[in-house]
Amino acid sequence: MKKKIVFATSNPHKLEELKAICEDKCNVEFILPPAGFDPVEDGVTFEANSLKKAREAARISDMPALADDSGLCVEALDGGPGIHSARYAETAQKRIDKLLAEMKYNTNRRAKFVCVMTLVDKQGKVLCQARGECHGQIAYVQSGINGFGYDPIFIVNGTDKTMADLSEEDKNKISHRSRALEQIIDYLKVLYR
Ligand code: ITT
Repeated sequence: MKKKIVFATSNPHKLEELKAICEDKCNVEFILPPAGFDPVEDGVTFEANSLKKAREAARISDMPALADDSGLCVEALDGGPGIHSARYAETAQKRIDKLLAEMKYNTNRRAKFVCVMTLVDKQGKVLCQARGECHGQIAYVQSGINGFGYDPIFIVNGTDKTMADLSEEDKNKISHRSRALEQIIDYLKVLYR
């Protein structure tokens, strides 16, 4: 029987990607946290916020939990919006418009997506924490309809495509999320072998 782990998120895109990346690689079924899951993300690093989300989900569900804290870090914006990526503006499109406007006259387009995943047991003890990064450039105009968030303005290094131009399958081969998650999967394979 598959082990159940709570995936500490309220972002349905993250869950979709997680399920596609995990497939049958480990003997785990990910479920969403119970109603009332509302962690305070007041840490100053991806690591701290990821841990807070995982611990809160474990606390209210009394089950092991996995959390994903992620964001887009732009070199010319001193690493912003970074941990504030989800709150940078009201909607996904407004966040894209705001970032493109802030970057309008900037020729340094270097950026990276970061994802930190934290797995805790039901008491909140850290079992594994992993970081994945995906490096690229901020586009001048948005392109693509796949993915979510900042994907339409993030050109993946080594390609001329934005993350939103890639298929779900291709994004999941190179994304910050899959790079973090592959390390967690290796851990889960040993834990629940
Ligand atoms: P949870 O905290 O409930 O998991 P959230 O969306 O608020 O959901 P974060 O606090 O980790 O998650 O913020 C992540 C934000 O960074 C997300 O809302 C997007 O704007 C952006 N982001 C993260 N991963 C991304 C990806 O793969 N593609 C595009 N944007 C991404």
